[in-house]
Amino acid sequence: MTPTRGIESSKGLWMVDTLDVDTFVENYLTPGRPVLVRGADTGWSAPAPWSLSSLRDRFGDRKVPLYDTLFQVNSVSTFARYLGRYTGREPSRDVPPYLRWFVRQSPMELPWSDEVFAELASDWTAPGWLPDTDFAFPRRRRTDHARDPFPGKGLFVCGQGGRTRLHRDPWATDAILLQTTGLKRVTLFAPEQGHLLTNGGAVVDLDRPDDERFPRWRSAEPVLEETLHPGQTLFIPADWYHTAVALEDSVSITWNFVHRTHERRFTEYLDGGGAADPVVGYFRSRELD
Ligand SMILES: O=C(O)CCC(=O)C(=O)O
Ligand SMILES: [Fe+2]
Repeated sequence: MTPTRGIESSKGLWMVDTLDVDTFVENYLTPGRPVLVRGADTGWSAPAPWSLSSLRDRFGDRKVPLYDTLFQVNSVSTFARYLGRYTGREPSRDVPPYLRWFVRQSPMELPWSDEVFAELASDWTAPGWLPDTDFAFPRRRRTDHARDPFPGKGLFVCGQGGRTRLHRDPWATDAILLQTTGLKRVTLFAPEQGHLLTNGGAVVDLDRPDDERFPRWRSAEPVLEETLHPGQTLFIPADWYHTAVALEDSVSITWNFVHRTHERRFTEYLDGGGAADPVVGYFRSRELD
């Protein structure tokens, strides 16, 4: 795979230093093009980076779920125990568990992060180029990204070497990944590369590729392979394949959404069986209008 940098798409750059709502909606959200916003003018006010030690002082005793390299929970620990065991280590090839601290998205009993997000809410705001109106899922007229719950909204914490293996996000949603601490390498493939990267419903694990099952994965070319720095934000459009690895101990915030722009796509997803998804059901049952 050859990383490609700073590619110019027909309607804008994959990487920009500054962005506004109209340009984001027209050039990226509507056509489904990723963009990495790396300038200081991202509109967000987090005192980036949040240091792991200050987060430990605030939340050390809270229970946290630890995941594999995707969305399987393997154990429950405390935040302080996770940081003590898996951060501040010499660089190694071990892959630590991944602390994905989501806000509640089902009635399941898991350590959710709603209280943590409530306590962090005045530390940050979403990038100024994200719309704050007209969301179709979760349906809201006006949105406060720092305070409102979203499907998949989480504080993602992992020690150096932590990974999220290649996947597409669920629920026909777009996603934001906002890096607050440490460096994270992200790689994105366009949906059209799917036939090279998948076999049936399975997606190749680029860290341990099975050449027999995925004989053509080496021909896939990422559109974007870049290092996210604290303060930078990545827009991941629906259906794009993506993977991430923490080059340093890392904290990110992420969340998923459907804007009015893509309401029809979402309705088709619901009609095609998505309405039965428990996370979709959980959020739709809480819609106010
Ligand atoms: O940051 C990561 O490890 C993965 C992020 C991701 O998959 C997402 O935001 O959808
Ligand atoms: Fe994702």
